[in-house]
Amino acid sequence: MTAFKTLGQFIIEKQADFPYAKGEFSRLLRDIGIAAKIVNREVNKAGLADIIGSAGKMNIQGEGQQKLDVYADEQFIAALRSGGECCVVASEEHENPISIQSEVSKNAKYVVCIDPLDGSSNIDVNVSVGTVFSIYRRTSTSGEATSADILQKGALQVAAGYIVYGSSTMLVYTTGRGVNGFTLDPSIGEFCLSHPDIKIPTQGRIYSVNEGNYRKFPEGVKKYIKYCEEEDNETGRPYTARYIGSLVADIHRNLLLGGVFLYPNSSSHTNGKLRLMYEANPVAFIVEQAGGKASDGVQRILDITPTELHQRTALYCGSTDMVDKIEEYLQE
Ligand code: P6P
Repeated sequence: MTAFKTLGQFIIEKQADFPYAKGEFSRLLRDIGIAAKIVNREVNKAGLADIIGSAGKMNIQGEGQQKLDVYADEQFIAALRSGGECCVVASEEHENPISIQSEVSKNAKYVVCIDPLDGSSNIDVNVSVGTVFSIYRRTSTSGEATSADILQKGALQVAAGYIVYGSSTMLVYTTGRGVNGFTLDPSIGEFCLSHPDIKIPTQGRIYSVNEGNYRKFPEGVKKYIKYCEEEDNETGRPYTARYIGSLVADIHRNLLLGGVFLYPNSSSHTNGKLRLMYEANPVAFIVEQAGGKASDGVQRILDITPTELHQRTALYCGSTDMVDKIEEYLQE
């Protein structure tokens, strides 16, 4: 018996929380866990294999595709296809959704939105990268999945999670009943429950923002950054600036320690840079379930009605009191 509860054991145990569950959702989470272990193996040796360096192709975002981007995308899609519980995948790496209807999955209930390898520009310099995913229940009842099956509000996610490939590899996910973190034990090849029932402090002392864009930020964001930098013993300021430039790594640190992540809209990113469907929505669901807050500065991220698959949004996400303060400055 392992000292820890494995992801598989945990999923089965929690399946009982869903009285009508017949195991499809559990199998879907299992499929994602398997792909994460395969991707982890390659990420961990990226410095050795010839797999790093651009694959010479451009992705839908017009960004140079690193070979690991392509590899991770292929592994998650393959795992979801063979698992048979997902009918369509919307991936950051593809302009259009990928139908994975097959004999195995023709009645599949679930839709997956995924950023297979976020922060991939950090791979060559050995900085943590991550996978981010959202799971929705399809709304159509038969045939090929439609855009309406995919473009659902974040509040309708049935699950969301991320894998952070860092000093250790962790899978953190929620199904709307709290947030749990699993650390990969390479000696047994299993994700093991290491961070049960994660809660983010309502106030933290870390703020994460690319201050290189300071001049382009909205006035309210500039005021908030100045607020963070002021000396004030009562509120423990100045806060500490920590920015890795890899969404999953920044969110994960702030989730555990408390803090706020900011990616504002700006004169160069009028709608923000981060993608709503497979970056902001999943991290917003997780952070809210851990007791935090996620907003675009005006409204709750999870209440945004999506209109396009790759649409962007501003993102202010983390400790509730810190997001509140940012909104206060933005709405002045
Ligand atoms: P910037 C990585 O490219 C990413 O999509 C997120 O992981 C990260 O939070 C953000 O962009 C970093 O953007 O403009 O600060 O380099």
